[in-house]
Amino acid sequence: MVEARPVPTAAAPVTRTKTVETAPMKIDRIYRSMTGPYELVDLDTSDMDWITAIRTEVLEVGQESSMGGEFFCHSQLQLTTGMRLTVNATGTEEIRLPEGFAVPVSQILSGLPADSRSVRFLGMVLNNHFPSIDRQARIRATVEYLRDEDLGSSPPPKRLYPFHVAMRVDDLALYQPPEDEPQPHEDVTTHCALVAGQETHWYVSPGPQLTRRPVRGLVPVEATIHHIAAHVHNHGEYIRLTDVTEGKVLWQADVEYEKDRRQILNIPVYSSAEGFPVYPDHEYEIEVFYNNTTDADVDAMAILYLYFHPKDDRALFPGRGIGP
Ligand SMILES: [Cu+2]
Repeated sequence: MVEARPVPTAAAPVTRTKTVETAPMKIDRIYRSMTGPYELVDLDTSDMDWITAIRTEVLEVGQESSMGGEFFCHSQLQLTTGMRLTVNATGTEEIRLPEGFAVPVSQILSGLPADSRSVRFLGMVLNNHFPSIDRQARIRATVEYLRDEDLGSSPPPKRLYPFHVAMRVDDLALYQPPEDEPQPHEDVTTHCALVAGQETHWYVSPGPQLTRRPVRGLVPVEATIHHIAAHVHNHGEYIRLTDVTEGKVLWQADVEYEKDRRQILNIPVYSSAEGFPVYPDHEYEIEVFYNNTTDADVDAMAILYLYFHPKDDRALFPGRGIGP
């Protein structure tokens, strides 16, 4: 009798984990998105070559229990250049890159001057629902990563580089309606009241609002996209990326809400080892639909955080192909 033996396969290397936590942040009133307290803390990346995942949670100070995603504005791993390696936000508390792919953190840092090769973790809280509150929160991130020496006989991960596409609107206060031309009938808004003068942060009046913007020069080289996480504020219904050149919707995230409350529960992520191709010379479009079900203005943002893999697996560096 011949005993069947499993054929040895190259197992995926076992990742290491490291946690980093912000100092306590006091939540004692309503903080809309991007207006809450935030803290920055250094992340020791001296033993990190590849980041494969990051998970974030908002913790009550003195307890290990999660306060829930509703107090989470966003958190990010950022370089001294301002480039962000990862961004998590309400509804996308975890980024897990597809198996066999990773962010080449040591390679990216090697493109910076030696005294600038640091990574900081920023965490910001918010509070949309409770005017009377007195709580203290920390944001904790758990980073999963590999060292080159952990790879053994496995091939190195395929390089994934982060970039983002933000919806930008035009300032309504500066808008001059043309006098002689009839107004085209449009359901798409291009002029919005800005929050603090930022064209990536605007107000949505009660009711529906559709915004759309062309995007050129999406990627610096021919590439495939393998992970996308979307950021919208409460009342955002969907966000969509379209390849206009090919007339094809590439991805759409439909935001899931709590059953009894207008609070984002989850925003689906795109994650695929196969991915989809993107081209430097194609025209793309970002579109977001808000439906403000309240009777007052709400504020809005819409950002896609994407990871691309250069078709030829070439190494890119901050300021030279990726990031500022
Ligand atoms: Cu925001």
